[in-house]
Amino acid sequence: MSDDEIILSELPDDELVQQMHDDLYDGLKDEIEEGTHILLGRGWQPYEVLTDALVEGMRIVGEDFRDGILFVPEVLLSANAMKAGMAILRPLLAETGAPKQGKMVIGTVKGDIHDIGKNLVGMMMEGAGFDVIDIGINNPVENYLDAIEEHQPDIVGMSALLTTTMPYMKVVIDTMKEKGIREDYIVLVGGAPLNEEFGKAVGADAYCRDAAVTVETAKELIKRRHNVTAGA
Ligand code: B1M
Repeated sequence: MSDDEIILSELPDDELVQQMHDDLYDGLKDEIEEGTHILLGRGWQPYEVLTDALVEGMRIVGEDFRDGILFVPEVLLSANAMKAGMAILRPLLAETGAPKQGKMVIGTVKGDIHDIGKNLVGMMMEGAGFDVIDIGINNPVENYLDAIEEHQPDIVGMSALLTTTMPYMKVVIDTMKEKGIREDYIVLVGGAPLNEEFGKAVGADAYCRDAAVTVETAKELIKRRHNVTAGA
């Protein structure tokens, strides 16, 4: 071991989080796993580790990717490191014992392979008591329709991270309309390039800025739907 090697467990919390941002940037999966375990061991809530150490680290990666400082192979390593940290947090986030809320099918739309945000939304929804059926990435409309038919969810969730793929959400919603099933489901959309206006324009029930907002929106819309059914 060299003299200047950083011992993660010896760093105070703020420096450790900073170091995890650097390690995520450098795509160091083992270090991210270790840092995640250390923070949890120090009593951090899984959600705090997720947002402060991992999501914030990925935000920095995103900036340098945008500015041409990082390239796809490097960002892929960062994504893998992030996923390793998320894998540790997932069971902890799901362990809340929240009462069952409903079922959600979620997937990233056709042409788009970004899945970290979608996975995070799935984890948080599970933690809030939803059953989540994740149909993965690059989904044509048929995949959504098949999953809807098979699982009969309350909510259909779509993710898109590219300005070129987000219009595909309208294809899915329009096809649901053509088949006369649109109103049977709550449709939520999300992803970095979207906004509320876009959500309305494509005919979704709501645009969700992040995972926490998705949980709140899903609960609220399910409650409203139940009230309408009860009142009918
Ligand atoms: Co890509 N990529 N990428 N990328 N990538 C972006 C999206 C980009 C903004 C980077 C940039 O230039 N600044 C840019 C898009 C530009 C644009 O469209 N205007 C971009 C590009 C250009 C590309 C490629 C075209 C690059 C290339 O090949 N030249 C290529 C496209 C591949 C494809 O999909 N066909 C590509 C590839 C990749 C990697 C494979 C290297 C990797 C993905 C790995 C993976 O996901 N497994 C990658 C990554 C990691 C990113 C950035 C850096 C990070 C995305 C991420 O994971 N964020 C991203 C930069 C950025 O977004 N600022 C970028 C962390 C995550 C927690 O946040 O995904 O926003 P996010 O999810 C949030 C919310 O958006 C929301 O909640 C989540 C949690 O809070 N949300 C939902 C997301 N989905 C939801 C669904 C819901 C509700 C809420 O349903 C109800």
